[in-house]
Amino acid sequence: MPRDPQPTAPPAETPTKTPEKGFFGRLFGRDAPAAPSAPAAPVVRRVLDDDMLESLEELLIASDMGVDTALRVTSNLAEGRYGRRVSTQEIKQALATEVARIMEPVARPLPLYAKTPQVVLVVGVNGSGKTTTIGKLASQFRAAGKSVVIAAGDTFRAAAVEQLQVWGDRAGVPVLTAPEGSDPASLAFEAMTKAQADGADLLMIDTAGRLQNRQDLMEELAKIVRVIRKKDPDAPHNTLLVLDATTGQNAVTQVEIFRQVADVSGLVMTKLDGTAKGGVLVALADKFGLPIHAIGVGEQIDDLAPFDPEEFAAALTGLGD
Ligand SMILES: Nc1nc2c(ncn2[C@@H]2O[C@H](COP(=O)(O)OP(=O)(O)OP(=O)(O)O)[C@@H](O)[C@H]2O)c(=O)[nH]1
Ligand SMILES: [Mg+2]
Repeated sequence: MPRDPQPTAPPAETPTKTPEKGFFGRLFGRDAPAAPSAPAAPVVRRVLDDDMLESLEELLIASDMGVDTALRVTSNLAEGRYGRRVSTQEIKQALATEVARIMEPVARPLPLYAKTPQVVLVVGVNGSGKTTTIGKLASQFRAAGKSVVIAAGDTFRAAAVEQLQVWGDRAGVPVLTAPEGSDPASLAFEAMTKAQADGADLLMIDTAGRLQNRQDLMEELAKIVRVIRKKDPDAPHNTLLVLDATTGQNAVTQVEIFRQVADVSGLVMTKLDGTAKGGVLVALADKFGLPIHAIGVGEQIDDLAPFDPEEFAAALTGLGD
């Protein structure tokens, strides 16, 4: 079968490292977009064969989607298209549709319950964005007319408490603190007492970042949960695991481990404003089905957005590039 005319195109398997946006170009044997003054380039089509499916699988795996999910996505994509001539745009569109379909059920905002105080425990590895996310969430809840209390459960570092106080000031929310080095579980207990006495709608508990391989710190987290439950057996009502988009596949292990200790109820992914596209969220949605409550898109107080499956899928697959 004759190929579409592409006299200047490099071979499909150019071995150079291709920037994210160039992948489809490489797959279709053309990398550079036409110059603005050039006549409209003909739409390149290629047969969707095993080679192309394999390249697509590699693309998806490289985007942190995980092998299992990548295989499933490409096999769904091949259905009804295998052996047909397809264009880049069709493939991107089909991939985006597939990804959005996986993500749709997990795109759910943080649920609010009638019973107060609703306790939101925020956990995650070091530097994932817990404290920042609490500041942003507190601000959103305040704007929605909720009364919020924050507990600075990261008692390891004085700087952590100060950082949270700055966020509390910005959000207009009181921050309960304890002396550096004191037991975060007892602060959590006091915070529960105060939130109940004040009739607060929400109590957000910040915790120190902990590596999932530090057993002692994970035990401390379990203790915070046990202590809160003495005040309210249903608490914490939400346990948010904050994931950093730049950590890639490691997020899968983080979810696995944190779920064992803290009964994670939902996810927030931060730092999606950078180059990381958060492809691992597809693997997480496929594997765990945990709701994605919000995404961090910057360092400012308003930089927290709802998770939008279609927008996410379009960004991940380069649709619209
Ligand atoms: N660009 C960007 N930066 C973010 C986002 N969320 C958090 N950050 C930055 O990431 C860094 C760590 O954020 P923190 O909120 O301190 O993270 P943490 O999980 O509380 O960290 P530890 O308490 O040390 O475990 C800070 O410099 C934040 O400004 C985001 O959505 N986008
Ligand atoms: Mg912190």
